[in-house]
Amino acid sequence: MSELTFTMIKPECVSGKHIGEVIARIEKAGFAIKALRMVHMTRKDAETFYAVHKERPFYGELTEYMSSGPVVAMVLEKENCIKAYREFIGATNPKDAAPGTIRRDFGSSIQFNCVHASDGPDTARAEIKFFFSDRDLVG
Ligand code: 3AN
Repeated sequence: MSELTFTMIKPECVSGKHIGEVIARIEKAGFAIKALRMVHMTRKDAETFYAVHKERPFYGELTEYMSSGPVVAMVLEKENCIKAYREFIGATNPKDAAPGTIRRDFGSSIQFNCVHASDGPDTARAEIKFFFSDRDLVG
């Protein structure tokens, strides 16, 4: 079944000028881009977006980092997209990510791990809605 997921290219990957390479790999892997925008989140935006992690010890540094520079937010579509995209990007810690994945190739630590990806259908829906309206998604 065709499904949507949400992803963000994180600030260090944007400032490292890897946007083009990352998007090329995403497209080559068969994910269709349904919406795309560049955003510099405020600290409050990042705190709201990552509210599920509020109790985690890294919440402060995560939200500070994610609001430190622009990100590229995208909606992707593919069969079983949420799971397929998480497999494609690799494990959260780039050191554990499989060779050839974007987190392994462009990430350097658990915080600087190249991209964010939704972890389930409910979060995908909420995260898409956080950044995009229905009209932003191409048909
Ligand atoms: P994933 O992004 O693979 O779903 P989560 O949900 O465990 O991983 O973590 C959410 C985000 O929080 C990750 N993208 C990661 O950058 C950050 N994060 C997770 N663990 C740590 C940590 N120990 N220190 C700093 N940041 C972390």
